[in-house]
Amino acid sequence: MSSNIGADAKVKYQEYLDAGSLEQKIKLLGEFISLVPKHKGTEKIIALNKSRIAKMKRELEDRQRQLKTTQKVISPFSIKKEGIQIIMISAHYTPGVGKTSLLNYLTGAAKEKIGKFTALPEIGIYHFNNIRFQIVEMPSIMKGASEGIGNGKEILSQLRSCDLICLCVDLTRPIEEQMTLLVDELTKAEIRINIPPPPLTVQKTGSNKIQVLYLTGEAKKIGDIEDFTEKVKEIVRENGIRNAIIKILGLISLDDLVDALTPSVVYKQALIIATKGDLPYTEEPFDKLEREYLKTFPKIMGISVQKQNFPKNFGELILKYLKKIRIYTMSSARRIAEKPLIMDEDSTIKDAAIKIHKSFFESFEHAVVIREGARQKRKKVGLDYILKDGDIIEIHTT
Ligand SMILES: Nc1nc2c(ncn2[C@@H]2O[C@H](COP(=O)(O)OP(=O)(O)O)[C@@H](O)[C@H]2O)c(=O)[nH]1
Ligand SMILES: [Mg+2]
Repeated sequence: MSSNIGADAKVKYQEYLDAGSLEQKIKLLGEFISLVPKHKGTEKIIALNKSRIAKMKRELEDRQRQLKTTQKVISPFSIKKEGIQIIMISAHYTPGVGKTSLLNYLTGAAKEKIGKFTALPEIGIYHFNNIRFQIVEMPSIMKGASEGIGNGKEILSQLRSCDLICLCVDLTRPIEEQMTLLVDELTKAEIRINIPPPPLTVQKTGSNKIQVLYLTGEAKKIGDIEDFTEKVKEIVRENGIRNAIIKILGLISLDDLVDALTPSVVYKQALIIATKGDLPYTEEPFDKLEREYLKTFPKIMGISVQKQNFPKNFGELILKYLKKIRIYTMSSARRIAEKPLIMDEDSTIKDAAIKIHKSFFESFEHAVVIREGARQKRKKVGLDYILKDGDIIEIHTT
């Protein structure tokens, strides 16, 4: 072990080596990493050991999964997704942050649960312009949730498939500890917030070597490419991969590589809802929240359910935030569907055709797009045409 990691870290590493159980090893190696000073010279040690932790976690989860399948339990926390799923979470320091109140305000659900302890998820449907949003309130997140405290695993695993996470914080209580706990547990559960997946791909190949390709101008800015390539190879090997092509498409760190090699890492969008803005002395905490978190959470909503101070166009805001557009289909009888298709920004006619039904794509002839305010309101287009929010489309097949 190199000499620039400090005495405390070395002791911790020895404890890790001596530990018996996998849980202990994961915990100690995590502590070791937090003791290692962070700079260029230790970057590789940190990345390598993060890979080791990820590997041990996978092993642990496999074991637990095996145990579960033999026990055949269905978790009361597992929620069937309907429409656009928004999950509200909060820190256990703040019981009564106002989640049930907001759920009830938006959906009418769970009125009798306001002011009571939430032990299991509560669900309601919020309708906006014929779009369904499923709003889920989760029991509050405890410290150690990512290790399973307070049903933490079940709660966090639901977040992995949702469309949006709302971190609810109470403006009448210390902001910092609420935010730190939530961000910490999300990070430990390998849920990355408001960042795109790193620009790299790992393809396993038949050839018996690891190849690292730098494919963009940005990627070539990484610096000492030769040295970086060696570190990349070492980390890839540490993950049990002997033959692969690593394509680097932008500026990445070794940490990004570890993430890309860890299948349990997911990338999610999240916003902050700051509650009880009607109460005195909540302005200053709200400003502080914006000052400190606007960089990582581009949307922070200050609200008051009590005063009904909440955006009337919440659904619209959410679609914009998630970069989704609404596309209305027109039937052959010239009827415009009431319910729009919800698609990603920059989707094409091809994407829409496939979403409606594969056959619309397979026998596609042409499409007509009706766009309000466009120079040409009705336009005949092909599969590559890029759609905009509010477009009405007519697909003609052969
Ligand atoms: N002053 C004020 N109180 C609120 C607001 N929203 C919720 N509360 C109160 O906070 C308490 C807990 O609310 P609840 O929705 O059950 O919180 P939860 O535990 O996060 O689900 C209740 O007494 C609510 O009336 C608000 O906007 N302003
Ligand atoms: Mg509640």
